[in-house]
Parts: sequence; structure tokens; C-alpha cells
Amino acid sequence: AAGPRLPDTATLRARAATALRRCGIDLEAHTAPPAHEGDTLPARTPLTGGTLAHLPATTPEQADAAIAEAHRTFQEWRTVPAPRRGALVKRLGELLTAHREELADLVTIEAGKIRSEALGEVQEMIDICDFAVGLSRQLYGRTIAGERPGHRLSESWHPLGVVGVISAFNFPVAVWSWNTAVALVCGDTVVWKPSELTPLTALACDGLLARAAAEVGAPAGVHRLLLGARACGERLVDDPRVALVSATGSVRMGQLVAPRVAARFGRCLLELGGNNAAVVTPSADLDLAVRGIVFSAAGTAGQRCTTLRRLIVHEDVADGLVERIVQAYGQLPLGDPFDASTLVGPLISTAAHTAMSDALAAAQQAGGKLLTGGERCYEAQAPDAAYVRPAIVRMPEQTEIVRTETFAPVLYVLTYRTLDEAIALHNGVPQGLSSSIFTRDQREAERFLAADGSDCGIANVNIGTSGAEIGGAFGGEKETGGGRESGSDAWRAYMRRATNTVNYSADLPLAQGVNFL
Ligand code: UN1
Repeated sequence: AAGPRLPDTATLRARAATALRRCGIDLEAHTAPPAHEGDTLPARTPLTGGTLAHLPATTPEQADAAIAEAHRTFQEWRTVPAPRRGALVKRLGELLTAHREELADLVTIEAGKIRSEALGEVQEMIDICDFAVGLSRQLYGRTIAGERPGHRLSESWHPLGVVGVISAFNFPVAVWSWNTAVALVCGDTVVWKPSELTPLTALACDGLLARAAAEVGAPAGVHRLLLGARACGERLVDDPRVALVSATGSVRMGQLVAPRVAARFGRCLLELGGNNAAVVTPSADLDLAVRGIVFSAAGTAGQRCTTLRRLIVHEDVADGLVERIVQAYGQLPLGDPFDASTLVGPLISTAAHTAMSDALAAAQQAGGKLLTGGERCYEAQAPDAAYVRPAIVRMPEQTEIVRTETFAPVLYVLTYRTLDEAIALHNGVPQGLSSSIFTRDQREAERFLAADGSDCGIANVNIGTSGAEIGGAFGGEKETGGGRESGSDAWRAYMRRATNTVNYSADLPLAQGVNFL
């Protein structure tokens, strides 16, 4: 079979260069000459596996200078009134809106997302800018009823310092924006270490923020970009000038980051792995469940941290539901993510397909039955890319591989008899990011959301596990790391709290009734 028409690397390189130029970045100027001293960072595209450019990697000295500059700028930025800091984020949001197409192009080229998901990710950036602008007038502290006459007890929220943002390939721009838009209105400055797999989207965002800063008269040093591999991230982790390290990635990465930041009493905000499940009860609207499940499990080629990885179905409806999901999977167009009809694009790398194959082998070894998917397609046309059919495996029980997050589209199906059993299975994994229940029974829904229900940071009813809005706090428990980003009061992690007691009387009564002098 000829397969679909796939783009070639040269076309994608030209398209990336155009998108970057419109965002104010000259790719040529950022491309390392062959004789460049020091490391280079290849910018690749998972659409072909080809290389788009060789970028000069940030040297340790440059990383140090970037942190120093952000730290210096913080001394000034923290005194700018928050609504004026909001003006910077407002302008950023306008520029992101004006360049949404180009940014989506870059997201597709570097992360492999289909068009509508790439645009959706850019929309998350625009939305969080709106949110942060509003927040810039709502960084509220409390006034507290004190115990002494003539005294006022209150709390103030102050800027924290330099925020080090470490982000992953799968949401190359949205996660940066959640952190950066909020940190900037909170009066912090940001040093960003994006995934080394997505440097071009990072250059575009950094360029647009620099332009916004110049236009509103904000200091350029509010944002610095580090392009490089692990060593760059380590600078952020170990530097005492970085007050908060906000890191998104694997549990392994978090296990390396957290103790090192803790050792210097820095703060951490961690968004690590997920192993998200949906419970489907006998009363569920199965039409709706099928759509919710397929989007959450196969969307983004299974590469969201919120991707649905485990389906826990009541045994009375399991066979029928699974048959319908398998059928829907058979109709998912796989191919060029720029093609409007495509719903599943490539995995980030052929290594991701290897990990997926290994997981499928382990699942089958443990008694699982592969119902569909797992095969790599279009290998002749794109030998260095990984176009892979999303897989479904029916498992006899929640084995070790089911309890492991494999960052690829593998959906494990388990069955249950009682809701207690379903919830025990649901919570019986080390991760705790997102969860959902499909039911029309209010008792079941409320039980799932209750204290003894889902143990995740996100718990949904009648929608899938992925695709959260920015207005809520985003994050999860257990090995997911406990951090919360984006909406609600997640901003508090980016500020420091001072408790203030003001005595406006002529007496000095001591708290707790203590007598002295
Ligand atoms: C991630 O995969 O790192 O809820 C973030 C969602 C998106 C964000 C996912 N809004 O699926």
C-alpha cells in the first residue's frame, strides 16, 4: 500500500523558518555554523524524523549569565505594580493571538500534534494570559481577626524570585505559558529550559515575549531561554538564585530534581507522570463514553500526561463497550498531522515506539490480549518517523505494566463487579493525575468524587481524563508530584506570604496573654 502523502523535511524546514520569521526569529541567525564551538542542539521533526536545524546550545557560562540577569531584573520587576506587570502579559496574549497559526505550525512540526490540537494548545496560552491579566488585580491576601485590641493582623503576598521552568515536549508551549504568565504577574522573572526536542517553539515564544516586553517598556531580563539538554536544567535545579523550580516531565526526572532543590531549601512545583483511568459503570451513556474514551486515549497519539491509559469497565457492559472502542480505533486516520482529516499523528520518536512495543509485549506476557493496534505504518516512506496505530489490550488484572506509565497510545482494559472494587483498582497505581467516571447514577458519581473516591488531582464525571481547562488548578498526587499550576489559586506557589501584625495602639499587649516588662 502506498500510504498517505507525508511531508518531507525540506518543506517542513521552510515552513518552520517562515513561522519563526513571522514571530520575529531569524532561524539562520540562530543556527550554529559548522565550526561553532561547544555543543549544538538539533531541532528535529517527528513527522519525518529529519533534522530542521542545528542550534547553538546554551553554554554553562551563558546559563549562569541568564540566571544572573533574571535575578538582577527581579529586584526591579518585583516593585512594579502588579496591574502594570499584567500589561506585559496582556500584550503577550495579543501577540500569541496574532501568531496563533505560526505557533500551531511549530507545535505540529516539532511535537507532531494534529492541527486542531496544536491550535488548542496555542489557545491554552492565550487563555492563561487572559486569566493572568485578571489575576494581576486579584493577588489577594487576608485580613485576620486578631486577639489584641488596637492591632491589625493581615497577610501580604510578595513576588518570590526567579522561577526556573523545565517543560516537556508534549505540551511545548502551553505548560510554559501556565508558568510564565502567572509568574510574571506575580512579579517573578523566568528562566525557561524547554525540552531539547522542541527548541523552535521555545524560540518563537521567547521572541514574542521579548517583543511584548520591549513594547510595554518592561525589562528584557524578565525572561531568559536556555536551549540544551540535561545540564541546563541542572543549573536551574542547583542555583540558589532560582527560588522555584517548576518542572514537568517523568517521575524519574522529578526524583532527581526534588531532593536537589530541597537540599538548598528551594521550592519545587512538580508535574510528573500520570496513569489515568476511567471507570465505566452499567448506567453510563455509552455513546458519550466511547467518544470521551477515544479522544482521551488516542488523542495526541497518547502523549498527554492526562492521556487515558486504563479503562475500568463493569463486567456487564465491558464486551459491548470494548467492541465499540475497537471499532472506533479502526477508523482513526493516522498520518500527516497537517492533513485536516488526520486524527492521530506520529509519536515523538522511534524510541517511543520501541517503548510501546516493549509495553505491549510485557502486557501479553502477563496474560493480556491485544485487541487492536501497536503496528508501525508508512515505514517505507518515513523510516525515521513513528506512525503507530493506537493499541488496546484487555488485561486479566492490574499487572506491573498496567501500573507503569508508557508514554504512547496504549489503553489497558480491566473489568470490575462492585464500585468499591473499581475504585480500589483505580487508585491502585503509584500515579495520581487525572481520572473520570462515566455514569448516570448520581450516587456513583458523587462517591467517585468523594474523599474515599478517586485519589487524583483531577476527577471528572462524564468526560475523559484529558483536556482540562486552564481555569482550574492542574496537577496531581502521589508520584505525579503534588504541584498545581494554571488556574484557581495556583498563583500562590509563585509568591511568598508575609504575615503582618500592626500595632496602632499606645499599649503593647503580648499575644497569648504573656506578661513581660
Ligand atoms: C500535559 O500533558 O503535560 O488537560 C498537560 C490537558 C491539557 C494539558 C495537558 N490541558 O490534557
